This record gives sequence, structure tokens and C-alpha cells, in this order.
Amino acid sequence: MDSSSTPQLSRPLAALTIAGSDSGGGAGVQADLRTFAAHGLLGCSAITALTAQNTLGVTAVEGVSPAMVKAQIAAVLSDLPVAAIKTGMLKDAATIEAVADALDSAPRTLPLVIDPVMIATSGDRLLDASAVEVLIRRLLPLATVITPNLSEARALCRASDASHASDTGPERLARMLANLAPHATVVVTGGDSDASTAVDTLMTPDGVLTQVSSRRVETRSTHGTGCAMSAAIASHLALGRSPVDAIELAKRFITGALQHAVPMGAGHGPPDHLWQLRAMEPPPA
Ligand code: PXL
Repeated sequence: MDSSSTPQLSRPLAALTIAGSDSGGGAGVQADLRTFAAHGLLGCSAITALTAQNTLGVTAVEGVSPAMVKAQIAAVLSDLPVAAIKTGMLKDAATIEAVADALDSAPRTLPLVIDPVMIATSGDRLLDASAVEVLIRRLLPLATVITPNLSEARALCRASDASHASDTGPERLARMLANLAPHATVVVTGGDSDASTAVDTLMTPDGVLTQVSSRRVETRSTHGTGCAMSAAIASHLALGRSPVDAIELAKRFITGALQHAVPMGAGHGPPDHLWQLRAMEPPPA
């Protein structure tokens, strides 16, 4: 497989992100839409919350009503050729219930990537602690892929009553999460550790445990890396790839986006989601 190329689309395809807006453009819906575009897909969105933020952190958060979240999802799914869905920031329990209700009417075959976003890189909370249990009960059973980082994986396992999750390693966490998301390939991402390689731990629904490694890229342009990773996985699922292939390809996409990032802002700027397109640009005249 020529894994670096995006296949020619025989028909137009869209992907839907259900996530929060990042006014600074690096994470959330903005990162997802750039990532979908980079994979040749129309990006549709159901915005769950507005965040006022920049590369230094979040200064304000305001939710969108659950009814409006549901209406956005229904409007998109009833008309556009959505071939995969991802969720990001879901803010609170009522929003998760609305998303789960809206997805109940989506075809069961539509791939769903759940990025269980809890806390921004800046330390700001993006999901109420009390909503973790609702995420587990309503959304994880619907997932095709889930992409927690180590601390999100631990929070999910703790909330599901798996005691001692705090000192548990990625392999055991992936096994525990496979019980909570029985149809999903679980990816416990390790990119935010300090090691010289970024190692993700994968567990498929049939119980195969593997690791995908990439060289760590030294950069401060890491804001929204998890958003772009889950959106890239959703993009490859939309294009017909298997979950494991989609995860490997998404990891290469992220590694390139980090390598090509140009620092922006005084804090953590975004990776370059459009790096593959820039490589195709003609040189300046
Ligand atoms: O990267 C997680 C994330 C998701 N969604 C929104 C965010 C962030 C991180 O800042 O702002 C809206």
C-alpha cells in the first residue's frame, strides 16, 4: 500500500466532527476541519462548545445547548455524504446524552472515532468530571476507534470502577478499555510522554495487542495534536481503510505535521495540518 498518498475519491465524501471550537485555530473543530480537508474530505461540524483561547490557554468556555448540538448532527446526517464521524470536546453529561441520541439514528456501519477529550494541554478542563461515566455508558459502546492519551485512559478505567488505574501501564489500560468499547480498536497514545520515541499501544476488538512507534519530534507546536490524530483516523476510515491501517497512517500524518510546524503564538502553537499540500506547491517564481 502506498500509505503516504490519499486515494482518488470516486465520489465526494464528507466527515463529521462533533467537538468544541478553538478560537486560536489549533485544536478542536478548527483542527479537525483542516485535517479532513488535508485528506480530500468535506468537513462538516456539530459544535458542542465555544472556547476563547490562544496558544497560551483557555480564557472562557460557553456551551451550546444540547438541542442545538442534536440539530446540527441531524441536519448534517440527513443530507451530506458523511463517511465517518469523530467526537472531541463534549463538555458535559447533557451534551453527551444529546450526541448519543442523535447517533442512535445514524447507520450502525458508519465509523465513529471517539477522542475522549478531558483536559487541554494548558490544563483547562474540557469535560466535567461527572460526565466521564456517561461517556463510558452512552458513547464507548458505539465506537470504532477510541484514542485516549495515558491520563484519559486512566480516568476512564477509574470511572468504570477498575481500581488502581492510576499506576497501570498502557497495555493493561488498553485491555481494560477494550471491555468498555467492545467493538473498538483502542489506541492509548503515548506521544505526550518524554521518551525519545512516541509509542501508541493498540488493542483490536479481537484481542490483538500491538505498538506503533514514531520518532519524537522536538517542537512546541503541539496544540491540538490529539484532535488532528483522531480526525486523521476518521478520515482514513471514511476512505475505506481498516482501523489499524487508519491509525498507522494518521500517526505518519501527525509526525509530518509536527515536523513541518512553524512556531506561532507565545505558547503551544498548532502542527501544520496542510504539510502534504504545501509539499506539492510550485516553488516561488
Ligand atoms: O486537544 C484537546 C482539545 C479539544 N477541543 C478543544 C480544545 C482542545 C485543547 O485545547 O481547545 C476545543
